Amino acid sequence: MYAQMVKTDADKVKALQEMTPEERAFQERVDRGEKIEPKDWMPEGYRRTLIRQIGQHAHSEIVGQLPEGNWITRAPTLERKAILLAKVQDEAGHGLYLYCAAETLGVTRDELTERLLSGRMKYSSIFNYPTLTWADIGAVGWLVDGAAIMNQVPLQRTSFGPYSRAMIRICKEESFHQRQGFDIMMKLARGTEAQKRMAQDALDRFWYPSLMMFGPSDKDSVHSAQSMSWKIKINTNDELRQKFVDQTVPQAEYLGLTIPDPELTWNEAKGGYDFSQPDWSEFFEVLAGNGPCNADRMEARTRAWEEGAWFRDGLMAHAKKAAARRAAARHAAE
Ligand code: BYC
Repeated sequence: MYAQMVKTDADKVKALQEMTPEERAFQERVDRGEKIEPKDWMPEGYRRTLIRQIGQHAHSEIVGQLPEGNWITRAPTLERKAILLAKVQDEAGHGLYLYCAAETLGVTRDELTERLLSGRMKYSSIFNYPTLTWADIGAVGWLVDGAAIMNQVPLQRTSFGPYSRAMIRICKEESFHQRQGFDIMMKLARGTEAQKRMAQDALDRFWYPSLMMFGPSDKDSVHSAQSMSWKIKINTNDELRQKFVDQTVPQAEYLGLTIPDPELTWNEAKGGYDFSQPDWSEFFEVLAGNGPCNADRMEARTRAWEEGAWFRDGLMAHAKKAAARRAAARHAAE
């Protein structure tokens, strides 16, 4: 299933002179910074790559509700509970914007869900880790949403119009998510010794999985070169990972917490931190379905899909009836 992770010659980006006239005109539009809209001509690979990336992103938003949903009933105060509920609802909304953007490329939401449930599509590796304590909800907001924003802010400039517009709306809400996570961490880090230990433990467990969210290192990234030439992606995985580390280390210092990386040092020459890479074999194991929560997440999504069938059928039946009534009314008025 993960054979596509092996780099091949097929990943080579075509030079302008190797392209058909249509491909070349398309590439020139992208290079000029024009947005590509759903009805415009596009190479099949561009369409496929967008469906894969947007679909994976949409699935991540939906699956990402599960580890946080786990704490709604156990949030420590009514206020924290209301905030967490709002955040989890936002994520459902993000999933919907993204499924809509993918649908403009000629794939239905149902097809995307079926591809996820049959293992042909992925969601972000991060959601295969459990949220064991309340501090994990802080770490998810601070680190996971922080990493998501780092990735998504440049995607506001992505070349595909509907994706770019979805990202603009999503980014506005993500920054609130990140701040609520940091706020939880701040309360714990300034709390009792036990609370501080809880915050440190959450950082210890979420640090490397958060670094993995940016994808494999550039040398192992299968899609980056082509996606960047199409401006589906704006930065490489390593560039964003570096920016994330540089942004997060001072925040950890402010909290009085320690990043669990003895190699972490400021590198004056590069103007950024040197840091240890995550254990990439763990990342590939998680992608292969062997992370701590893969089975639970897929089971929850499958159950939701099956148990929601009657509701989807009801909506379709209602839409058909309403359309028939509208058609009959139009007919009568003519
Ligand atoms: N998890 O060639 P590469 C959120 C796969 S946060 C799983 O570099 P690409 C949220 C990749 O799909 C997260 N799989 O790929 C936050 C490919 O496999 P396939 C959602 C990963 O696409 C809080 C293979 O590895 N954000 O939503 O150029 C609460 C080779 O990688 C991962 C997005 O999805 C991973 N971490 O770059 C709730 C952002 N990394 O498909 C929700 C949009 C890599 O060939 N996506 N793979 O089988 C992107 O920017 C890019 O897709 C990535 C990967 C940077 C993630």
